[in-house]
Amino acid sequence: MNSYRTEDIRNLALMGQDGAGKTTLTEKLLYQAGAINSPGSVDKGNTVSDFEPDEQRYHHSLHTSVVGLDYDGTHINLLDTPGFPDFIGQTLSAAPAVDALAIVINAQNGIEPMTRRLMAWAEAHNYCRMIIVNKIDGEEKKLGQLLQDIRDTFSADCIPINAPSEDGKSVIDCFYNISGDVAFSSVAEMHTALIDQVVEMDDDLMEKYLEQGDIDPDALHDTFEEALRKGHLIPVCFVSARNDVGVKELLKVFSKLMPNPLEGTAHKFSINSDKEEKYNRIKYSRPERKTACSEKLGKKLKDVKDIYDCPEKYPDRGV
Ligand SMILES: Nc1nc2c(ncn2[C@@H]2O[C@H](COP(=O)(O)OP(=O)(O)OP(=O)(O)O)[C@@H](O)[C@H]2O)c(=O)[nH]1
Ligand SMILES: [Mg+2]
Repeated sequence: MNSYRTEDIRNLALMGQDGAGKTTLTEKLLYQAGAINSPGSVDKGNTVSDFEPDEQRYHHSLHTSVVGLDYDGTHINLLDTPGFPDFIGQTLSAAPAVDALAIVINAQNGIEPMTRRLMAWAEAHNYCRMIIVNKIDGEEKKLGQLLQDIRDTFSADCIPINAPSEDGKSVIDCFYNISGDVAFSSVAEMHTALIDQVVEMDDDLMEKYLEQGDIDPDALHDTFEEALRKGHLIPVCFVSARNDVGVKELLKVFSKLMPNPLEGTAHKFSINSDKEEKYNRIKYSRPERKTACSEKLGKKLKDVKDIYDCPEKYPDRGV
């Protein structure tokens, strides 16, 4: 078994609306990294992460799966989470195990309810985030509009790190590259927007950048990570998992730019978490909606709180 330094590890979770393509993308990432010999498909029920009989029968992930792959000297632990809103508890409970969340958006459907919910949750909990726009093999013209929608809805800090080529058959990096054309802009324009955003974090770098006109992206690594941690930068990547477009480029982004466990936002774990925290966590796993279901859930939560507050009343509950 290989051994890795902490700096060489990436822990990431793929989250997003059901059908966005997280499981297909996981499969293609495993394939491109050489972890499997041939990619399975959700529709055939033979993917690595949807291995349970019900997942294969319904063609949807019902539980979070963990897969591991090696790429360019890094070991990437990837959590493929379910996108169905009914399983949001499963999805959110994966988050404390990772250093960054990758929210997958279906380019054919645009921003969906789970996209909004997960982006808001990740922001509220200070997670490093990136956005992956999948299914770019559809209507090419809409991608520029989708990017604008993402920036209008979430923040102008959502900045592409790569973009589809004009024919949509490849994806071109805009962080290390400085020239070329992409579907809805030019590489130079996107490169400048990205570098500007990163150097804004550091006055010295900004001064150097203004003097020189450009800056070596490799010299920006620490500042880039800081921008991710502070939510000042939410990189956007484009892929077509089905057609293997942008998948290798995404592996490179994970490996070179996503935070290692020492760089990501540290989240507090407490083994002996106090009663209130346990209660709050259970409460957070559901939306605040006034439906029959949430009323029932509210009662259940009250029962849970009672159990923690008055364990002597419930000797059989093992709290
Ligand atoms: N056209 C197109 N279809 C895709 C692409 N990626 C995935 N799909 C299809 O989209 C459907 C849903 O893909 P999944 O990978 O199961 O999506 P998911 O996000 O894991 O869905 P849940 O597990 O329900 O959250 C499947 O029929 C895939 O074949 C893509 O890049 N392009
Ligand atoms: Mg899935």
